Amino acid sequence: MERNKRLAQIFERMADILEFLGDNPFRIRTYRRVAKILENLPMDVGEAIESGYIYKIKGIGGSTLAKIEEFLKTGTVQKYEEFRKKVPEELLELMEVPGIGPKTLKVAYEKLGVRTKENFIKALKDGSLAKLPGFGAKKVEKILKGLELWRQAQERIPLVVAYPLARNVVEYLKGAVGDYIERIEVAGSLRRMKETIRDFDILVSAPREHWQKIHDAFVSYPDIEDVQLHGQTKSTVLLKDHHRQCDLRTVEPESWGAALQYFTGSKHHNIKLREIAKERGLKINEYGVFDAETGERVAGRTEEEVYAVLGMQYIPPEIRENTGEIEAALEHRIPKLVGYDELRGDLHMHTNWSDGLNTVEEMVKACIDMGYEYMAISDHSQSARVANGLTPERFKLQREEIERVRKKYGDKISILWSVEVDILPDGSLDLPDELLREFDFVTASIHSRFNQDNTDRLLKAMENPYVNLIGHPFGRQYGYREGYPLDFDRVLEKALETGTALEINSQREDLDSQHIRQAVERGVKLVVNSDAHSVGQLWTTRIGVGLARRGWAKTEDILNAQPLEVIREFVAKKRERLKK
Ligand code: DGT
Ligand code: CA
Ligand code: ZN
Repeated sequence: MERNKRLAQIFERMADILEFLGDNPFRIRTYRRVAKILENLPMDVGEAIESGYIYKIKGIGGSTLAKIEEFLKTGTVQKYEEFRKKVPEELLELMEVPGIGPKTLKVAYEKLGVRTKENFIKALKDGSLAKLPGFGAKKVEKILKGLELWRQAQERIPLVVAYPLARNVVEYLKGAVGDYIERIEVAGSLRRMKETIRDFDILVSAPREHWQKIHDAFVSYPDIEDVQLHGQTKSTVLLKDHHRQCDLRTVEPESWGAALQYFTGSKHHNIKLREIAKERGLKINEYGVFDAETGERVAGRTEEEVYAVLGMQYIPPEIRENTGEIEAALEHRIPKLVGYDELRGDLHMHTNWSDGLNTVEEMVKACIDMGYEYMAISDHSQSARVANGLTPERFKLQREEIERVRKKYGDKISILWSVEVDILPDGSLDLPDELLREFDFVTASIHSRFNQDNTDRLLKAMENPYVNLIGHPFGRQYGYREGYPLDFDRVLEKALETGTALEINSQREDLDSQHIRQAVERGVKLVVNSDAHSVGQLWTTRIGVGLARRGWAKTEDILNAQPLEVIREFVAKKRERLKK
């Protein structure tokens, strides 16, 4: 699917450039629409053409199809290459920054002669941009903030973006040299399911005579920008996507466990582990665990035996951060964390009734394929206008469609009728209680006023007896938006008091693992959701489970790792308790 993303970016870029040049708004809108369609395509774009799927999509015309085919053949689009030459390179780069649109750059270009990034930043800082009509100090401050977020996002990318990139490399290696490989794993921060990732550390165990072939295959991976090191034990490449560095290390099978442990980290976890080994007269490194005096190998083939020989319970990778896990492992009190295969349903997804790409039926079929027992369709409510939110009247029509789909698939999956209702600025909800009570499950989220402290808004929403879940509680979107300030202690307290759960929104990584851990410690219930806007995004709950594990969550902490009856009871209990 990386191809889809790259092609979507090309269309988005063409739209930006045309907007910068002041071209026909109709053409600009068309390109943006095509970009959105491509990004949400449930299959690879090549497959979409072969199977004929793409011809059925509204909004893809002949000239768009020609560009797509051209991209599939050549890897780019000629028109795009032509457009690019009309705008200074550095201004193109700046268009990626949140808060800097082509319109802003056009003004800077025309009125201040800005041609480079440096020029632009200078114009921001010396006040010359702020003086122009339509700008002002506040807007300039916002742009500077956006630049900072963008810079961070260049250094580390979110797990949800990194994960498929790494998986693709692993799949490629398995296909190309799988016969020579005994074990393969992505180690480092990705294995720990850390929220953001700097680079990938792939580890392979294989008999030494095969190592060269494996490294040769690795440096021939098609989506590489640059080969930085092509060795026999270690190779390093730069991936095209997000310019990520990716290392490959090959080790002997007898060192697999020790190497995996070492390269999984975290660094602080490893340092602490080394101390403990030392106290026990052992030496630990990436080759194994050894008797410090005799040098005799005592462990190394598996990770389990590495921890066991140190007198510890096995520590799941997700919690290896030296934040108490080592002490807990020594006392054998690490709880059993919720498993990746334990989610029984997904309670947050959108359809083409609001801003999703797929129909209710398509989402349902995809959830059946995910192996879920239940699912919730949760489209936006009316005040989310940009997201095509539903009025009460449209919700009634949607309910009829859900009824129809239930008749067809009801024996395979339970379909909950849900809503992501907007929390209004005063903390009241965007739909009347008479309607809210009709839903099987209600998620309430904030989609406005991201710069103010929103604690009181959330608390008030939680007091509504029909609100079961707070969606993406911090309003974070990595690389785009820092979350709003929140007094999380008070949020947790209110969640407990009212019987409201908090969301682990997988795509936004909100809650993050630290907040998850706090919630778990307090006994607040959590729900791992995808917030999918197309069938292609349903897989992301895997990221959410990873974050939950990082937050030490157990099965009983996660509502949607429980049978449907538990969720029904959770809903009923709150209504009973807070009866109006
Ligand atoms: P990242 O890449 O910043 O997202 O995070 P990591 O944890 O993947 O860090 P990275 O790629 O620098 O190193 C991968 C693993 O290798 C790391 O988690 C632990 C191990 N490692 C790296 N440097 C050291 C070190 O100086 N001491 C120890 N004990 N382990 C290290
Ligand atoms: Ca790394
Ligand atoms: Zn939302």
